[in-house]
Amino acid sequence: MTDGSGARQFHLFIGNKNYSSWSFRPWIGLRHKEIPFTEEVVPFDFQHGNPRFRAFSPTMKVPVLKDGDLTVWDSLAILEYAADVYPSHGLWPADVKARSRARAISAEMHSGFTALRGACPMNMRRPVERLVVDDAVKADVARIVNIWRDCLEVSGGPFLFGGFTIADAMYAPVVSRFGTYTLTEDPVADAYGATLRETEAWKTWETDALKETWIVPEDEI
Ligand SMILES: N[C@@H](CCC(=O)N[C@@H](CS)C(=O)NCC(=O)O)C(=O)O
Repeated sequence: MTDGSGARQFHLFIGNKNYSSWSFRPWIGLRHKEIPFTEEVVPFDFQHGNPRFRAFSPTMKVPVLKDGDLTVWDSLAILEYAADVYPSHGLWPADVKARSRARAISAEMHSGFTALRGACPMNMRRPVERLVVDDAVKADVARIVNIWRDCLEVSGGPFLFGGFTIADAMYAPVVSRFGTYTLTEDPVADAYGATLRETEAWKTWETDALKETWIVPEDEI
């Protein structure tokens, strides 16, 4: 797809900004890196399934990126594709070892932390209130805080690998969850969370999320 000037433009289908943690990842990555894209919010309907998803998503899930005749239907795959198409935007760290670690922690986020994800859905509208969580969730939180501490110690921050990369995009929904449910008071985690929250991209997404009126009962714990 191109904009009026003929320049290339991605089109990103996303779910409810209040709840869709998977959608938030590519959105904040593309936005923060100033990669041109148009967006389309298609809200969930968990009871019946939203039939509109059928028109653009082979998995009936979001996010989905369209680039001309190409469809990319997974949050990490979308960010990888953007990194390939826009190699000068620094979506991955330039250093090969840092890049390898950024990929490892992004993959760990993508395939893990199921206890945390299940017990603490992203819900930006929810008033901040401490949630009592089980040991599995506490272990997920401790592991994430350790990852952040290690990365920030090596890079010097303010983002995990110095400048913003895909790894920060992948962990953005966790920053939201940590805040909403007061899951950690670790000062390094708090400072890293504040760094992400202060970005224009975060603020724009959150402003839109807070305006939404759809309620997804499964995510209102
Ligand atoms: N692995 C996929 C997961 C996508 C996913 O689970 N998306 C959720 C929204 S956060 C969804 O579309 N759920 C709608 C449904 O299951 O009906 C990705 O990374 O994009």
